[in-house]
Amino acid sequence: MTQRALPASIPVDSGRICAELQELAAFTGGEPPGVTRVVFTHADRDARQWLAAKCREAGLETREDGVGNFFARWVGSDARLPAVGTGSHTDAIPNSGIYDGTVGVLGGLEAIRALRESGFVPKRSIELLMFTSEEPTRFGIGCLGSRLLSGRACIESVDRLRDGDGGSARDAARAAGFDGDLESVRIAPDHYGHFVELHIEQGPLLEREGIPIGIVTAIAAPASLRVAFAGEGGHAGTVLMPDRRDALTAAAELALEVERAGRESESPDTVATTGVFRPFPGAVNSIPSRCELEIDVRDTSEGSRDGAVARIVSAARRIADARSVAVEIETVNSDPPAVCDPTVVAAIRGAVAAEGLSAREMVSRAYHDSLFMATLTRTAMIFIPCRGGISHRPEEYASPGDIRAGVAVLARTLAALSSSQAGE
Ligand code: HGY
Ligand code: MN
Ligand code: MN
Repeated sequence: MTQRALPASIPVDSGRICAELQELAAFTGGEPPGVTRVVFTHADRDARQWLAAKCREAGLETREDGVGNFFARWVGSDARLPAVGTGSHTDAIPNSGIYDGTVGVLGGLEAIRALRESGFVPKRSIELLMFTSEEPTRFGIGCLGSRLLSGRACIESVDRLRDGDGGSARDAARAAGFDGDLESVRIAPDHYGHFVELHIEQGPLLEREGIPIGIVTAIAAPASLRVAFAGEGGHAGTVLMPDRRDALTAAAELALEVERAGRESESPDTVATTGVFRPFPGAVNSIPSRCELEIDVRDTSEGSRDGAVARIVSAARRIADARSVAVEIETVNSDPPAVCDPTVVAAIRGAVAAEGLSAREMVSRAYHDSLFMATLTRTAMIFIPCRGGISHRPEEYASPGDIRAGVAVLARTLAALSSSQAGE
């Protein structure tokens, strides 16, 4: 479909979407200005109800699956064809920003409203998704909803996941009002023909180069480990140094090794982070008997990523031996990178040209639900700049102009893909 069938200017109402982003930010479990919206908490459930009402107001057919993935469908003139999907997440890690994920969900809704207001009629249905639990905060694994939807998650391993209170994902979904039937979440492989996600870059390149649109061609491969050291513990005043088996100092040594594994990798794209560090019992006059770490390792190359993981695992074992403490190592996830689809990339490029914008192709170092949608259907992403590349912090910011440009490019991309013939 050529872009000419659309109006010269897509009527994106940037005032409306920016106001909605602020409204959505008010659903938080923490202190403003940061946003905290952990999956299945009250803030998350209130946000979901608000979003569903917005989508119904826009004339979309809505539904939720057993784990809380949310769908809002604009039925096309030939609804038998595989649909075009768009969307992202609205859950937010503690004390984060208001744009991560939400720009893709509200941007998708605004793109659909703008197309409807411009009189466009899609051949293929266009379906907005809000994926449940993209962030790993509660259950330790990212993209839980899109893993299940795409069939990439093993149900048995999901049933072994536990939150900080020892609750399972299935029970938490049920407590939040979903049926918890994880087995029914997987969607038919031909349900979607294409998927496009709009997201802030969460990095500095677009702003630094003064380019309004990023066309994502690949998504880095994430892995995460859970490591627990167990020592002797004891009284901080009476156990002399040679007699100690301190779990925290063993964990501290490993955290520094994680950093070295990232810094000393041959690949400049390897990143390694100890994001969670939990000593027990956490009393100043008690030698820690246990210390848990959660470690995040990524690279655009799966081989480089796996090399860094292997170095960290062998270091954990070496440190445990040297300090006579026990160690448990669990791989929570180890996912391949995603290569974005050329058809969808070309549609985004055509939309950028129709909007008279500049763009650059780039890799996403953050993971997104698109990482798993790419295993299900033809997928690509659209990035917009965020100030200073800052994300996962209250200072996260995307300008109304950049949001508008991203939504207009998304709208044109959805129009092009939803007009394509079967098999195109
Ligand atoms: O961690 C990530 O890459 C994503 O923001 N959840
Ligand atoms: Mn995030
Ligand atoms: Mn995100």
